[in-house]
Amino acid sequence: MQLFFNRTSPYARKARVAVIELGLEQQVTFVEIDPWTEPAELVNVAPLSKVPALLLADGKLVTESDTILQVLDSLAPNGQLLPAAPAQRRDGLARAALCQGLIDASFITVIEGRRPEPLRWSDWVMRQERAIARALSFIDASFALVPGRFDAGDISFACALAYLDFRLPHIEWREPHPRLAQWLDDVSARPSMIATRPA
Ligand SMILES: N[C@@H](CCC(=O)N[C@@H](CS)C(=O)NCC(=O)O)C(=O)O
Repeated sequence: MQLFFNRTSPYARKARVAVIELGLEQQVTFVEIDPWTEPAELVNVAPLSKVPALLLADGKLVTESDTILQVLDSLAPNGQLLPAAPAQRRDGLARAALCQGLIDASFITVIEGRRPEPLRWSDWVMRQERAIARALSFIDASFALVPGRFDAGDISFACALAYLDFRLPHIEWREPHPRLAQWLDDVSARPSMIATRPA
């Protein structure tokens, strides 16, 4: 299998963390690439030119980080990123989806900041930043962060919080959410998170 990624993408980081957590490193070749330049190596197999993109051993393409996590989980002998038990699976999927939205809002904010100044839309950025703040409060009030667990929802959440620290350090989320900050510090010590730190 080949996993196309770039080092700063929070979406690609989810997939890279999952490969390591699932012990699939021997089966996956990591291909570092800049999707923004639409390189032939990527677009020849992944038409959207986005990372992550997973090329399976049979040549089939899998896109979208959440789908890639599910596929990787199904390929691992002891896959457990999404438990089979229905209630736990629902909970994991729901947490992963909300955290994907948190990454989306952060990513939109970053990309907006890269537009030429006259084309930036400050109301749009403020809307995303309000969504980020509300999502963090919601998560703090409602997510059980179970020590030792690091499932699909947790991977998405860790990559979301780490991306905030990396790209939007002016958003001071740690002080109002010490429980979340402590959790991120704890899971950041996992080998999968250390190996995938943004460059
Ligand atoms: N919803 C997708 C988002 C993937 C995505 O937007 N990746 C960015 C990098 S952070 C990308 O490759 N952008 C290149 C482009 O849009 O041309 C996922 O979860 O995998």
